[in-house]
Amino acid sequence: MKLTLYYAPIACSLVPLITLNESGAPFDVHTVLLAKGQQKTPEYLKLNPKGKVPALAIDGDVLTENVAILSWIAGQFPERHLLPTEPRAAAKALSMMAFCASGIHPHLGRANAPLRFCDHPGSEDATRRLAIDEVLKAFAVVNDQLVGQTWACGSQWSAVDAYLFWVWRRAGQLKIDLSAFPALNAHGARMGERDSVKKALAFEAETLAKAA
Ligand SMILES: N[C@@H](CCC(=O)N[C@@H](CS)C(=O)NCC(=O)O)C(=O)O
Repeated sequence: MKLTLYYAPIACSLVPLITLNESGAPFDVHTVLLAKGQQKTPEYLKLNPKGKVPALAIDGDVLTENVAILSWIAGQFPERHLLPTEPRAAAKALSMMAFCASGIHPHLGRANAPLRFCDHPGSEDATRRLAIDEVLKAFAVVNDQLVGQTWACGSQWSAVDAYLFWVWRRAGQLKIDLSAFPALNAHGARMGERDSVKKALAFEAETLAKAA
């Protein structure tokens, strides 16, 4: 089976990159430089009409959306236990991934580029502030869920942790004050110790250096 991850540095395609590293499966990475608009080229839009990363080509068949990609990776490599399979635990993992995708990530997008969401003159700061408020509310919920447990789903690492790591890291990059979330910050530090994460971040640094 041939796997190609369409990936952009800094972007949420870090989540499947970490998860693929955890899977142990061989895969290729095709870099899409968002700053250069490579996600909007006719070639890329043919592959993923949404014009977004990540996309995962599985023997040429393209899968998009982090939640779907992570679910597929976990299902394809069951021996790596990348997501819980017991029905209630699986649903809770899905719930947390969905929250990252729809309850946190869109607000990070607004905090990063407010004018893409509201171009009313003078609204930029207010749009960013409101987006950050939503991120902080969401992180308070996640932080409470993490208290007393090592990983998002309990004692076993899962792909949910890769997703949580990315939203946390992205918020930090956007200079959002995360000091009120010690459990989430500790989770981020634990993630930084994993080989899969170190490898993904080294790849990101290398990709950014090449693109400069
Ligand atoms: N719902 C999608 C979101 C994908 C997404 O928004 N990706 C961003 C990077 S974090 C992107 O490709 N942005 C490029 C653009 O909007 O032009 C998922 O979870 O995979």
